[in-house]
Amino acid sequence: MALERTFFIIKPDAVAAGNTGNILALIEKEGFSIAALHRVQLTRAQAEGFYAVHSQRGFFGELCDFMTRGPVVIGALQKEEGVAAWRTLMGATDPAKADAGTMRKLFGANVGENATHGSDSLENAKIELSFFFAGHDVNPSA
Ligand code: ABT
Ligand code: MG
Repeated sequence: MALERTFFIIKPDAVAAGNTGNILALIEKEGFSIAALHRVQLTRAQAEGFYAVHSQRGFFGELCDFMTRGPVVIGALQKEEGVAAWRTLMGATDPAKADAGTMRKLFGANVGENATHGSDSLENAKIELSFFFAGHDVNPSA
């Protein structure tokens, strides 16, 4: 077991719907500590850079439109095996396929508007955290 920090986003759909508090409450109830938290409006360049891995996909333009259409909440979550634990709590990318009680089942509408993001590996968590936060917010127990 290892204490890990992961990067998360409460996406524009969930912020606009007033679900920020509900999501943060569930995060704490599941034993994560919130190590960093910030409400921001992503720029187009930030959204395109963040999802660069999908730049050749047909949904890329819509995805960047969505992620910039309103404010998001970004942050760092800390827990033992935190990267995988947060992916599990988020549920499947498509809310229709997500398990009961997960973020995407509770708060997501469809595969595009799916309420939350979480890093998909420890390596990507470090990259994504460093993109948005200073070093003291990135490292476990710092
Ligand atoms: P993210 O946490 O947003 O990265 O979602 P996840 O890792 O679960 O899913 P991936 B595969 O990384 O999808 C990235 C975003 O692209 C959207 N998407 C994905 C579509 O709109 N259509 C598709 O066919 C696929 C495969 C879903 C994800 N986010 N949003 N918003
Ligand atoms: Mg992803």
